[in-house]
Amino acid sequence: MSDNTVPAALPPAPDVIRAASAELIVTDLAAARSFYVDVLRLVVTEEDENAIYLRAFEDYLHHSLVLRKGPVAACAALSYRVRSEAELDVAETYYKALGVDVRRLPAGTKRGIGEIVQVQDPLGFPIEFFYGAEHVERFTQRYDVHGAGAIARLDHFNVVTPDIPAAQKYYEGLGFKVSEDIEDDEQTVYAAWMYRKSTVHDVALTGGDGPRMHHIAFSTNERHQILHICDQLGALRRSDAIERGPGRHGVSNAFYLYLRDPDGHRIEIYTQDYYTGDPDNPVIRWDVHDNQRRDWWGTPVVPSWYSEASTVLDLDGHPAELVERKDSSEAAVTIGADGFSYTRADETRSDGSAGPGSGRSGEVQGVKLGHQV
Ligand code: 4SX
Ligand code: CA
Ligand code: FE2
Repeated sequence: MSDNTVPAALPPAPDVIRAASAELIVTDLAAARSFYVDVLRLVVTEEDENAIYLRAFEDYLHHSLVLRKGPVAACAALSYRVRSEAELDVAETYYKALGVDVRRLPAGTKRGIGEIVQVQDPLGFPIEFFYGAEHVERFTQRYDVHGAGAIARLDHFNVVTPDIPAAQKYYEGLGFKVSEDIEDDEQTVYAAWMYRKSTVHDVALTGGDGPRMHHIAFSTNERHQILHICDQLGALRRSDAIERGPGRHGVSNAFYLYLRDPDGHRIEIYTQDYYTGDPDNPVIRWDVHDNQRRDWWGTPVVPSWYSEASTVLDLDGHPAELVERKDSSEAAVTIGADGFSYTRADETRSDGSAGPGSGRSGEVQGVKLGHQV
């Protein structure tokens, strides 16, 4: 965070419902259209020569993704829906108290969307809050147009930020709760998953130089739809769009696939995480050295997934200033020169030295690690 501390006494935070839409700047609108519409079959609500407004089959608000033509690939907005129009005033007062750039955009500034409160949040991201939105046809039962890889709705954002505990504290102030995280036994936190809706996350925080946008995730209802997207990309000789997966996440338990769009923006297709809506939903803490944390089958994470992410814009449309991560990086401690990881915590490592699980109880900061054997 640029100003590192959240003031002690803040006005009430806006009531966020969920991650609702994103805006990506793309350099070649036709190439982006081919990827998102012809391949992924997102539905075009509206388009012109500068922008395409897209939604998934279960979305009934005007759009969940905007592709806008621009000179440099970037993320221009991550949008959260708030519970009512009145929450926009709450958001304005809250972010003014946080001392960040806040703007109000009149209804219709963004097609199909009512009034927007736009902020550059304390982490440096361009965030929008809205309630009003035009309703459009919900294609839930239009199986005749779904195809075999039907994408149901937008699920979450994943953002890269240098200081995970500080970012977590900021999002807790906004009413988000942690479902899972990745840490080590030296109090370094590498990533955290946080939610408002009753799933594993609306936003995930990934440790690294930031602000950068790591990915936007859409969900399907079933795993086979993800497999079909892979088969289709192969058939189209576009398998180079597949960056990581398909696989089963450790964190979240969801089935996953990561794609890179023609501008390099990372899109995840994700399905079947679990319910988190009770107030005492247990937090799962993963050891960074657990080889199953990010892929339940132990499939290695490709280096690009850790290192590459999209530029984000400030509210004037300029690339946001990057802040370097000071803590160790997850890639360095797991796949770098000194990295190690284990499948069974209590066995010795392949080089014969004591495994990370030996001599300790599988506890991190007094909390039982998730899924340790
Ligand atoms: O790679 S992880 O298994 O940690 C993971 C990454 C879990 C859930 C996600 O949505 C994600 O992007
Ligand atoms: Ca460490
Ligand atoms: Fe994700």
